Amino acid sequence: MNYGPVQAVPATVGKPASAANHQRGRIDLVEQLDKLLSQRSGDRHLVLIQDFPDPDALSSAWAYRLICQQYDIDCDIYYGGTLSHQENIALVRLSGLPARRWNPQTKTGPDLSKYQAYVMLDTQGTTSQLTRQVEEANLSLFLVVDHHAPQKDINATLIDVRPHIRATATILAQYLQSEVLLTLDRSNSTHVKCATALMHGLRSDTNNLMHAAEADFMAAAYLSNFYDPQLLAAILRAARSKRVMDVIERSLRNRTIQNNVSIAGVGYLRYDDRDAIPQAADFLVTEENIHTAVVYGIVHDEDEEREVVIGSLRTSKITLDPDEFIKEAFGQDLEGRFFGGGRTTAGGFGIPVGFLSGFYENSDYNRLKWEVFDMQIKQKLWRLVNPEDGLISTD
Ligand SMILES: [Mn+2]
Repeated sequence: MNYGPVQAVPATVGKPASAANHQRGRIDLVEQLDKLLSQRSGDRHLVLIQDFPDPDALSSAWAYRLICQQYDIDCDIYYGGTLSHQENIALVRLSGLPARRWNPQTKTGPDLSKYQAYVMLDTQGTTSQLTRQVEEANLSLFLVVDHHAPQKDINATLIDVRPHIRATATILAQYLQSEVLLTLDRSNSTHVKCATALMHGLRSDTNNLMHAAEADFMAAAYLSNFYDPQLLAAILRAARSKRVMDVIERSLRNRTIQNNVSIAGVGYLRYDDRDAIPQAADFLVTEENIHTAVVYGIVHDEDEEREVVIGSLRTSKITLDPDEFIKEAFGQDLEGRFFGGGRTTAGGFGIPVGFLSGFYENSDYNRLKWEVFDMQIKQKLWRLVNPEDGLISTD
């Protein structure tokens, strides 16, 4: 099948003029997708999601895979990092969600020659370290579905990027609701599990619908006909590990508060515990009189002696744009890439430790290195929080 140049990219970026137009645009897009998938029957697609997949990405990828089965297109879902939030692990275990890890450093990824194209869901490639591998293999980009602000020029056969929608799961639910691509069936247990995963995805990206837009509520209403509330409850009950609790405890102990902003460095963490950082930020922002919390730590990857400062921001302040805040606080690297960004109410950053990487047993070096990074990050953050005084207290 020819995956050549873009024939038609629907203008779906930006806010629709009216609900009726919006409806029309969506149907056009679904019909286009239906036509394109029919032409690709028998193909195999690689589905890329972000390195540290969240429920929104995982469920969207699963829904795409089920859609593709209708067209006799096989899909393999891959992520480059790790599954580290206990709810994500529970989601994958309890629902049987078919996503696999591909560590680009170990060169044991799938044989890319068996794919005719790849698809990016809940990402535009900037949050996946697999993008480069896939681009180098000259795989053509068939479809991008995302709700983040447009991040770079994408050359794909079909693009559905809608920043006014709060979850990619909402967009996939809309595809399902059209009943053109796949008709969900309540007696099909895979459909029920996928609908549950989508419900989880759209709830978790909208802070339990608190930040949901109209389209997200409509999608949740549609999914309510199919999802399994008991399965969702089981996923949400997933317990935090002791190590995650320890990181939350450290964040509480180390936090400093100024102008209703709470900032905490938590020191070193193992790669697999990386997700403790956003969970600690989620917790710190619940404190009385706090509207914004930032938690960061040095994440240590034993496999390859690599260290990265990973941070998360959570805010309930409507006027604070996490994307702007993080870009302003940390700026860009030598190649002009920002160290992080965000969406409504949440943001994150990753700063390579680079030459200073390396963890030494019982060494003052570790402590010293942490203090340097800790102070540097605090200075950059406090400068934004307290523009009038440049000095920070380090207690
Ligand atoms: Mn998302």
